Amino acid sequence: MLRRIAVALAATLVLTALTLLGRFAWGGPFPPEQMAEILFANIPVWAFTPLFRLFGYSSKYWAFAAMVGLHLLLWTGAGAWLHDTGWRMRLAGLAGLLAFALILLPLGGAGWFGAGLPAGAVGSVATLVAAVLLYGGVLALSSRGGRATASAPDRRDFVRTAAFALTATWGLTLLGSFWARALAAADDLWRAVVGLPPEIMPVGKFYTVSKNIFDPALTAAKWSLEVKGLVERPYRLTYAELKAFPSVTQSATLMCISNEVGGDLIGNAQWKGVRLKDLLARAGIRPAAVEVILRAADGYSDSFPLKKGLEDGVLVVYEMNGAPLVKEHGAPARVIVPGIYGMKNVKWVTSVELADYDYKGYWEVRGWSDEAIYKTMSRIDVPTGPLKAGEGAYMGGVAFAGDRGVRGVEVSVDGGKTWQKAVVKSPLGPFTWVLWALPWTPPAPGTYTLTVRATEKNGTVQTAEVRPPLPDGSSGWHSVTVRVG
Ligand SMILES: Nc1nc2c(c(=O)[nH]1)N[C@H]1C(S)=C(S)[C@@H](COP(=O)(O)O)O[C@H]1N2
Ligand SMILES: [Mo]
Repeated sequence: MLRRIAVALAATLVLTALTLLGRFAWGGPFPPEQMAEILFANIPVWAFTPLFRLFGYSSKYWAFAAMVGLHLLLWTGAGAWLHDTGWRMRLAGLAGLLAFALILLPLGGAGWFGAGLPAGAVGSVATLVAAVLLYGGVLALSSRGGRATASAPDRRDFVRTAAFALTATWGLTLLGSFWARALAAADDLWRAVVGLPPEIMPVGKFYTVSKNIFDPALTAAKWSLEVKGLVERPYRLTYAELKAFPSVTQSATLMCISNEVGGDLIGNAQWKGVRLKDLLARAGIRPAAVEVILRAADGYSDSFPLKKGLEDGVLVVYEMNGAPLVKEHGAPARVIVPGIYGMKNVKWVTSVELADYDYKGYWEVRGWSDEAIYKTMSRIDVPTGPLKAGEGAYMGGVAFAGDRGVRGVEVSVDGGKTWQKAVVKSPLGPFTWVLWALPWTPPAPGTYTLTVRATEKNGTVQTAEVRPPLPDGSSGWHSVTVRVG
């Protein structure tokens, strides 16, 4: 019996270690934590007051410790009891998982299946399944040996199990603490680097570009959107009808094709709107259609291939950063097309037309790119002024690769002879820029040339070839010189 309890305890420790790792590494469920949440949420006032008097502000830690104890007791007890009975163990594991996902997690404030946790429902359930499998694995490992022979190998087997469990526990905990520390350090980094742009640009700081002296002042009440051309059932959509369609909120970065290397005609915002493909589906796309033409209230127009227009990320948006679009950014509605330059993101849009030819828009007829696919860029935003030799400082900035995504950013402080990997903040979405940063202590006084380059998710390194914005968008690496005193 003692042996069974010990094995069950070992299995429980492995399960506990894995969930603890998940708690700090990817925000998964940690059973004692959710148990404590339930306790805190349901403790009656008459019990709370004396307990608080007894334990003071450390009450919550005592309560948590008690829940850890209860958790160890429950799993160890169950393991010892179910020991060696394959199907019963499997059934119990499944029941335990379901109880956890459907009772403990929702009651503990983590949502159904842990959907409210940072790991999300899938991550939470995956963590639990992995934890329970490991737990079952430890139990099975020792019972298999136990069944094969009688007493003597029993002990050897137990030692092996215990060693496995201890190593696994130790390894996972170590991994978890490293991970947690790395995450904390990364968080500190983004707070420490002064001078980076906000990941989501406030509306008032977001760059604006338009061809107009005076932008159109439209009202939502009078605005409408025509869906026409090569469609089965052309229609006209009011603002209220647009808002009645299922909405999507997504982060997307916009950059003007006339942005110079190192320039600031780039920004990132959170957009809310309706998928263009949903609007087109209501009209019914005729087979001959290959192009989407957008026209706007200021006489502007642009286009992109229908294939692009049917992508999930292409939206007709009416909100920017949680508020209705303002005039400068296209009120009451504009189009957001991830992956292609700002000029295709038509503001004050009034019609969507499907056509069977390659339409040339306002800027295309003036010589600018028709495809207008974002070129990968990276920019140095800090340091902004002179530095002191031997004093810790930071380099940092942004990088963007359209809808291809940024994998990494490198910086050189010696004019491109050697490169260092920067820390890259994980993007807010598949269509957004990333922040990058790197601590740097200039070794000696002098003038340094800092250069940055990004690598796309597919491994392509940002091109060093210097090109002006016209006609396809600028390219080349951004450099700044820094004086170190
Ligand atoms: N109707 C209309 N839409 C337009 C433009 C315009 O002049 N008229 N300018 C385009 C250009 S060149 C860019 S870079 C983006 C800029 O969007 P923003 O002002 O919201 O940053 O809008 C695009 N959409
Ligand atoms: Mo632009």
